Amino acid sequence: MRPLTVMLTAISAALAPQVPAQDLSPAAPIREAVSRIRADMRAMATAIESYYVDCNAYPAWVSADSSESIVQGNSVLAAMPTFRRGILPPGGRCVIPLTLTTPIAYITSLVPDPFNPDVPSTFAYYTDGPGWILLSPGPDGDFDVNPRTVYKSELAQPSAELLVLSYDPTNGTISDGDLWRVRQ
Ligand SMILES: [Ca+2]
Repeated sequence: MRPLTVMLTAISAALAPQVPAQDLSPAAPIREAVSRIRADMRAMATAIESYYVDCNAYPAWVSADSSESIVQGNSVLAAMPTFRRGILPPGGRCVIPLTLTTPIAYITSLVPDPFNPDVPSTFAYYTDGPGWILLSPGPDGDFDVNPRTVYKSELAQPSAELLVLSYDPTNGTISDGDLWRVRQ
């Protein structure tokens, strides 16, 4: 009977459903966050381009530490450009200037960046007029890219300065470099 038992065990093992192994490594949450950011930036890019169709310009940016910014008191984003707050002037009915969420919701809310935990906030954002860049500090939690000098919409491809400052997990799950999406 023993050979038959062994054979049946082998068959049942071969027929067992192939369940993908769960990634339980300490780096797994970081890899998930990176994937989520890339997907969220795709959604934000669609919203930014929809805004352009209506407004013939990309959403304005302001320094994150200005009173017009949607995020304040954030040491990670401080002085970085990001989205502008919609301002309702006293007695006015119009929100100025137009933003990505107000008064028309091109996206229902600006997506939070899990690598910018100081004050929950969205991605850095900058437009030079004809193009734009969305930026996350990446797993190291600080910005390596200065979008105002490194992003150049007139180039056909992302600039070499931007590429060299990109987050690359092959350098280590937690390594320098930033996550970004651009219009080029
Ligand atoms: Ca970084």
